[in-house]
Amino acid sequence: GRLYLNKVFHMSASKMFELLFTDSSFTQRFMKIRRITNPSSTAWQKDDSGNNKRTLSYTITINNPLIGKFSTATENQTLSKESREGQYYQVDAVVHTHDVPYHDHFYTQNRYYIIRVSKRKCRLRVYSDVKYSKPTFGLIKTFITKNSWSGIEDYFRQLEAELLEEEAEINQAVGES
Ligand code: YK8
Repeated sequence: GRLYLNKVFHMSASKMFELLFTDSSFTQRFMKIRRITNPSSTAWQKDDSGNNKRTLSYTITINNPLIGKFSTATENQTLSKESREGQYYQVDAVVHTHDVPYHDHFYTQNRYYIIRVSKRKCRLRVYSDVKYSKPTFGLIKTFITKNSWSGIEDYFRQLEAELLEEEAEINQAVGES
């Protein structure tokens, strides 16, 4: 996968997990900014292998004149059993966009790592990969790959910016240390 975000934030690892992977007001605000609508989510639930899973669905707004303006999407998140509360979290997120051209050919796999640095610092790393579920060649593959990378890059650039805003608010409330 490609590394899209790798940054130390001045907040605890558990705070970062809460912001990104629970129904937080941060997530609600970020979705509004990205014009992601109709969100719904299952609760985190342990499966047979000991990992925690949840499924999100939502409608994304697309800024690409070649494609329709909206697509429904499903995101399956797995919180690895290797995760340790407050220390280390690993979440795999598989995103399917259902209403874009060639939607049955590809999906996106995002891997989030949240790593404790100190009591009030954590590192967030996000890797992303475009995966093919059908043999896909030539122009179509180029088309899908290019459009995916640019969309993903834009998304994580904005996520970083919004997390920095959130970080500033959190630390204002707590006081610098
Ligand atoms: C998640 C990857 C590809 C997709 C899109 C598809 C173009 C189709 C190519 C045609 C629209 C929130 C993206 C960017 C939609 C948004 C997805 C998001 C950002 C021309 C053949 C949605 C993270 C995420 C992962 C994958 C992104 C899609 O939390 O280009």
